[in-house]
Amino acid sequence: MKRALITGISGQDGSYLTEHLLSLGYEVHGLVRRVALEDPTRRFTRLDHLMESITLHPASMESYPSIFSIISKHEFDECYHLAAQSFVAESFADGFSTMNTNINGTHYMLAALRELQPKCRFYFAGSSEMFGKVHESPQNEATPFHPRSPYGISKVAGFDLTRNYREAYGMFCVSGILFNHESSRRGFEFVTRKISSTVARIKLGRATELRLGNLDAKRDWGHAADYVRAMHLMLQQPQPDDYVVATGETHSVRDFCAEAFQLAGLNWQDYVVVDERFYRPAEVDLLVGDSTKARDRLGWAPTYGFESLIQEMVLADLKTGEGCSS
Ligand code: NDP
Ligand code: GDR
Repeated sequence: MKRALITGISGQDGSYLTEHLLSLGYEVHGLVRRVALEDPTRRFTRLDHLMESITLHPASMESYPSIFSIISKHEFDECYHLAAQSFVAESFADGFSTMNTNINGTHYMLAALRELQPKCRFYFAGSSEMFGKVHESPQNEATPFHPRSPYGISKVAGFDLTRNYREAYGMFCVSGILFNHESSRRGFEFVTRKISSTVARIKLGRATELRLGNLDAKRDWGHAADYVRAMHLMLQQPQPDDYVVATGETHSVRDFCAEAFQLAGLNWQDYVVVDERFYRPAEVDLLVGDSTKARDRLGWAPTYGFESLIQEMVLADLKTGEGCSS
């Protein structure tokens, strides 16, 4: 039985990856914040159904000793480092803490593994935000990075650290360059879930409008359940390498709105209000990924398309009627 450690296990991807690894017979351990452990009902909603099958350890991405302590007590075959301040807009509001968590957290994980378990295979959650102001379309593993936010910069630093540990110390360290992936477990602050949850609330008579920023931004949106399979496959390869994971299709925020409202039998133009508060100081206008390498070498392919992704999200939100109020 293989043993895996997941940081950020309480997040969207952490929950899907846990399900996937358990289904493959892994023993799954998660690293979580102590405050979360103290309030499991509110903080582990995505893990509720898995709590009996996993082991959680308290640690902070800001504290090397807390990470070192956990890695010194258990042997891990694979480590999936997903913990991060992942909301791009928040990284403009507080760039310092985003950098601290994302860059130092990654460095601490790599340094502790090198010291204690250099044979453990390491996955870093890289991002299409590293491409930022894109130099070419579609983007692949050779496309230069040009990040446009403190978040994007922190992910470029994490990518470089990961590659450097691979090259300098011969460790099996890889980065997945994952494009946006969503689901009915997505945080309500991200645009797709903000749209699907507000569509549901409007349909159920609990909201009257949807306030959004830049409707022209284009993203390559896939489903998180598909993308965690690629993370696992990257760590099963004979040699460590970095891979782009994407659907290859791009759509605007406006397209996403139109599709989501239509699924609920509504016209988006009757409800969407453009609000400048949701514009970013520097925008990433267009992302579309070329995942040929992942498809050829990992045998990976997405099962969800644009319409089926939105359908899963809107139908789930119509069932619960939950959501943010902005
Ligand atoms: P989420 O925001 O849903 O989850 C982030 C996780 O990181 C949560 O478990 C959170 O814990 C944890 N975390 C945040 N800050 C800290 C900290 N200081 N110490 C310990 N844990 C912390 O993100 P996703 O699941 O969507 O994404 C997973 C990873 O993949 C992230 O690194 C993200 O940047 C990256 N990524 C995501 C993409 C996407 O489209 N989803 C695309 C490309 C990359 P808590 O629950 O306590 O807040
Ligand atoms: P992103 O996701 O920044 O791509 O990062 P997000 O859903 O926040 O934004 C996507 C695009 O939508 C535009 N937008 C809005 N965004 C939000 N959140 N709220 C709004 O009201 C709104 N209106 C328009 C944004 O300007 C942007 O262009 C996500 C995160 O998961 C990162 O962690 C990950 O690395 C990248 O995807 C790939």
